[in-house]
Amino acid sequence: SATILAACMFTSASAKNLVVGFSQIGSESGWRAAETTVTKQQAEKRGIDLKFADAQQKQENQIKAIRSFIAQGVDAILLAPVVETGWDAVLKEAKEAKIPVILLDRTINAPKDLYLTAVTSDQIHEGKVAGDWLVKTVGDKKCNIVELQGTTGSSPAIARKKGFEEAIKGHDNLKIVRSQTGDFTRAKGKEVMESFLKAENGGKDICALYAHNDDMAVGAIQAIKEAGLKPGKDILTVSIDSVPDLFKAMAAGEANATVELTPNMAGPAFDALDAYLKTKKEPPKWIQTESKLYTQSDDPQKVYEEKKGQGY
Ligand code: GZL
Repeated sequence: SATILAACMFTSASAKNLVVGFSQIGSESGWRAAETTVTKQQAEKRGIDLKFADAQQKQENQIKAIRSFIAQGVDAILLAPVVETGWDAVLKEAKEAKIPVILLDRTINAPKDLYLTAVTSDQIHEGKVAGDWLVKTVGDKKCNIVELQGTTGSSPAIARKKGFEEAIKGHDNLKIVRSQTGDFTRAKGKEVMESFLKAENGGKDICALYAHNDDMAVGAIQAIKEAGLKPGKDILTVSIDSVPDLFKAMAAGEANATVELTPNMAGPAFDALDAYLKTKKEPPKWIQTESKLYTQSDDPQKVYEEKKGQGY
């Protein structure tokens, strides 16, 4: 009958037209670009109308985008927060508008009632896995480490530094001699690594590089080669993300280890949102994604090929 038909149309229409605003940081790294690709694929698969905003790594652009999503009356907001602080005011506006906010891949310092849940890895653990690998690899050999930090004030930069330092504590032969932000980009990673090499006897005094993401490591590997040294041999490398180009370097013997970060944060986010909208039951405040260590003994060429199908 007409009533049943109308009800069916309403149900399918409301399910089909979930409108979600996504405030993305930018496309500073290969991992970030893959996260964007996968988020769009996940939305498409679910019939979600995704409004996408790229902030070019500027918090004020993310805040503007969130305000615009609120004005549009979206059903929910995804936010990958470039830094940990400065979100309270705009998230209060979203709360007043009864629009749930889900954090992707980074956390914030704000009251937990200002967001529905956060889908992230355990970023301290990532740093610890990286540090534990280096401790195991160098044994009791003296090893001066240089560190390329992520974006200043971002949760991954703070947490990955903390986890790595925990891992090397008590191993006095391992020492971080230089540490500076490369802002998660290849270009800046290369530039800062060039300054580290110059400052450390042309790189001869550097035993290992710890980079908070693979893109900075790939930039640094270029700098190490241009300085006439062998990355992966003269200077060991350990980084985080597990993007395809890191496996390409690993297959060439120019990189040693990487800790995997899935670019599919949106799948768990949309599932949690769906359940919440249906049941009004709040999900846990943290949905954790896995972290896996890859080294040269994990057939990097094969992993490179597999990664190509995962949004990269
Ligand atoms: C970590 C994520 C980081 C990636 C980088 O969860 O926020 O941001 O490790 C990206 O590649 O720039």
